[in-house]
Amino acid sequence: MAKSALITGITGQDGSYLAELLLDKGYEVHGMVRRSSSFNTERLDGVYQDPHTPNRRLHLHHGDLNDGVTLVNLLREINPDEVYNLGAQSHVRVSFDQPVFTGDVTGVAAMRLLEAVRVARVRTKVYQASSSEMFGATPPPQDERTPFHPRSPYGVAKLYAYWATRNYREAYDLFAVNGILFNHESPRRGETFVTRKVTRAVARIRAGLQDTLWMGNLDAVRDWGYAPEYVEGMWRMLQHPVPQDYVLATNTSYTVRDFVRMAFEHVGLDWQEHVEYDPRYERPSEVDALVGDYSRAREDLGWEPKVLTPELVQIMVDADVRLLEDELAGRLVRIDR
Ligand code: NDP
Ligand code: GDR
Repeated sequence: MAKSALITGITGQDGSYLAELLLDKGYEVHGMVRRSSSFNTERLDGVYQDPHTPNRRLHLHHGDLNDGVTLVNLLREINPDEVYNLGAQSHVRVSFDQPVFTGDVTGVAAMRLLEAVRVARVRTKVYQASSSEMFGATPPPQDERTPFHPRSPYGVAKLYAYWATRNYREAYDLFAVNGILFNHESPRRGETFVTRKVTRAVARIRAGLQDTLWMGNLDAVRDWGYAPEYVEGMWRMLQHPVPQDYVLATNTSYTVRDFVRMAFEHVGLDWQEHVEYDPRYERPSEVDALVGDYSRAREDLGWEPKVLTPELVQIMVDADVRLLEDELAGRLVRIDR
């Protein structure tokens, strides 16, 4: 029998890549989707199957992480082998504007899902999308034993979810693991995260549609990897015989300024002629440096990143240049075709 999985956050960057990976592996994939007044499944266009397609393996269900009854009902109905909890208010800057809401959906909702698994009495493995933001102020390199010191309501919420996952593993013998993932990006990255904001602006400046890019703190150091490789790591964590928490990262470091410079250089532009400072993009408390040591994932899961930040910059700039050219030509395209 084919394995089945339920993905929360399937419409997001990681959810869409994970859905593709699991479909490729022969899974029956179920995704929970929030009802929206406009279409929000664009990232799934490449794998979407009309409900009338015979033997289709991708099923979308309406639901919300803040609605525990629906979670129980979905789990009972699907009885999945694996659950991936990727749904979240995932923007760190926005979490300062909506701290309590972020606490609900990014933090408490993980407990709601774990409790739903328990009361629905389904035997499923659970993956929790934990984050390097939990390390916050603790200096790099960070690994699974590094003390946590979150610096945002988002980081605090993710820490609650992290401990909820560990607690359900210890208390109920549930196969529940935390993937502690460092920043990972792609052409499907949301447009307000720094990498995509930059690569999108580079495409527009190159095309003469925009002149200035307004940025916040350029000194922050991040460890940027490539999202399709990270979803493979999530899957491997659930195939390992022992439930354990793992860091996924590239163990390399670049500043936001480095990323900006590389992106402009890739299309022959000088970033200093276009980038201006706007304090609105600063955070009340910043995470200065994240660089992950992924040795445990390499040793236990055989997981290793291949695309490092300089290549990632090129992939993302090229994709945004193509996307803009297609938009200008009036062609209908997928965002990372
Ligand atoms: P995105 O922001 O791209 O996707 C978030 C997803 O969560 C979307 O599908 C969104 O739905 C969904 N969502 C938001 N609120 C709710 C809700 N109340 N109920 C159900 N679903 C909801 O995030 P990524 O794909 O980048 O990240 C996936 C997960 O991994 C997130 O939990 C994130 O915090 C975490 N993470 C991400 C890292 C990264 O670098 N990308 C690093 C470490 C952790 P909609 O489309 O309707 O908005
Ligand atoms: P981050 O990602 O906070 O690391 O969280 P983001 O891309 O938003 O910021 C990275 C760094 O860039 C600095 N920065 C700016 N950021 C944004 N968004 N916009 C700007 O204009 C700007 N200028 C400078 C930020 O201050 C920060 O230092 C991401 C999310 O995906 C989380 O969900 C995930 O958990 C972590 O990565 C790991």
